[in-house]
Amino acid sequence: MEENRDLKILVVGNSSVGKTSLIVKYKTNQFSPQTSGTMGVDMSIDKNVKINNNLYDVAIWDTAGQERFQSIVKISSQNAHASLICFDLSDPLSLDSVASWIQFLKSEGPQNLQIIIVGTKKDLQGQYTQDQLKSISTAWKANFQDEFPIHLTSSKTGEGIQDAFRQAFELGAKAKYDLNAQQQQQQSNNKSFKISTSQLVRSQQPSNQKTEAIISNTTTLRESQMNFNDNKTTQQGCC
Ligand SMILES: Nc1nc2c(ncn2[C@@H]2O[C@H](COP(=O)(O)OP(=O)(O)O)[C@@H](O)[C@H]2O)c(=O)[nH]1
Ligand SMILES: [Mg+2]
Repeated sequence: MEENRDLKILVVGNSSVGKTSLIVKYKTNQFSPQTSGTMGVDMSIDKNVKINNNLYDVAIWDTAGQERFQSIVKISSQNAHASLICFDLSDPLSLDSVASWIQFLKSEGPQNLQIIIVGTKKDLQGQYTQDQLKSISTAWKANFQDEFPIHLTSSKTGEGIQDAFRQAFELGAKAKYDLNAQQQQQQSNNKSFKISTSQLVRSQQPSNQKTEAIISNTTTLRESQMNFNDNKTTQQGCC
């Protein structure tokens, strides 16, 4: 039986914006008005999540927003496939810091980390209209050359939470797939280059005719990949 694939989702944002509540609501459908602060990072696994007909074990990493835990968050961001950046819809300061969180993940996280912005506590008196958020998002787009989906959620009512995680899972799974394909391509390229000239037997044909390559392993090289045209390039290709 095929094993489930792994997916790593990171949840970041300032302290008290509602990261832990968001995860708890997603996993248990519970909400508590009193939560204890997260120290460093917490991780929980959501097993057997079906994404595009494949089963995943999704690790959701909850992080502490305080500066003093930044190095732990930095380490946690490694190998993540998607990250939810949370801000509190009722607290303008927390929105201001979203740009710093994007910057942080862009410099510390993996290259193709998928970012989803989550406005929390929608049940409280909101400070933002959709139009305002849209213009903020346009500014982010201009600054980071990237567009980020935004979800408005409430851990009290549950609004928007499934959609936010679902999109994070789907984008994360796609990022993982793209990365694997890229790595496989790179491996096959490296394999081609590793073949030394001692494994090549050039036929006694004029140099402008086809070179035949006899490769001891089963790799078949096309001439276009090899780019051997004359003796000069053969020496360069050596070892
Ligand atoms: N009304 C309301 N309160 C929330 C919501 N999400 C979180 N809270 C409250 O905000 C406080 C901080 O939440 P917490 O999840 O610990 O934030 P974290 O530090 O980002 O993990 C707690 O008192 C939560 O009950 C929400 O959607 N609505
Ligand atoms: Mg927390």
